[in-house]
Amino acid sequence: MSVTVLEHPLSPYAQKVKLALHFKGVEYVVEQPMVGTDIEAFAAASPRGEVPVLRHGDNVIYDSAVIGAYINETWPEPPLLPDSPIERANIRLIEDAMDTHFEGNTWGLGEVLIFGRASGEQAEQMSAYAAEQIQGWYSWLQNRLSSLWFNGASYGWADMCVVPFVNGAARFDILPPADSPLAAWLDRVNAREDVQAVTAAAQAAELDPDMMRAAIEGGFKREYRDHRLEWMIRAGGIEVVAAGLAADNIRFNGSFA
Ligand SMILES: N[C@@H](CCC(=O)N[C@@H](CS)C(=O)NCC(=O)O)C(=O)O
Repeated sequence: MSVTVLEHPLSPYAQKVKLALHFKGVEYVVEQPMVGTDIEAFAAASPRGEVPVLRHGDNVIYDSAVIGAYINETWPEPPLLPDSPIERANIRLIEDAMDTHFEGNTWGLGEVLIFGRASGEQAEQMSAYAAEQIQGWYSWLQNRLSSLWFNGASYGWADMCVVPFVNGAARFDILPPADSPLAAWLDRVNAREDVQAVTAAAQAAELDPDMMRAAIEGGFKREYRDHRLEWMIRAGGIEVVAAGLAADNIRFNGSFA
């Protein structure tokens, strides 16, 4: 059965899924749906209009956490997670923190610096807020790095859940403190060939701010869901949300019907 990842290479969630497939030695192809512009068609595969989506034969599922579990159960070797329930629980907490807290900051930097949702002093303040928050999350992560890998004795799902997001912050020059254990882990994980392949695809897909600003002016809608909406408000961008609603270039989700 063929395996396809519907993705955007810059999506950290899609990167998690691709890293898991590499780790399992599963061959896959990628497709890039036009997220945000053709919600109706894409909703058939992903009711929130989000990437990633995994197609495995006739099985179609979305959400990186759900897909990660599906991959681990479909191709059990090598395992993504250690055996111990408490280690697994702690890894799921790291995944949740990256997916629903850390990411608000990198997403917000993209909205401000690439999609141009704020300018001047407001943009500077919002960017500084993101940088400060990310450093806080780096401290949090460092406290969870008790061995060479977030997954425990060897590289695994926890590392796959962290590296795309930290590399995303590094693209905005927000790096873990020099000479810290977290910086050493980042070097270690980025030395892996599979991580390099997934990161190279992201670098090749870097967004052009002029094109992205033109796209949202032309009605391309970005999803303001959950932690992202909250980040925008916490970072001082409540009027960004109001302006986006007025211009109809931000979107929420309705029912999955
Ligand atoms: N919880 C989802 C989050 C996926 C997600 O938010 N993907 C973003 C790309 S990084 C997306 O598709 N956003 C759609 C949009 O902005 O319109 C997962 O883990 O897969």
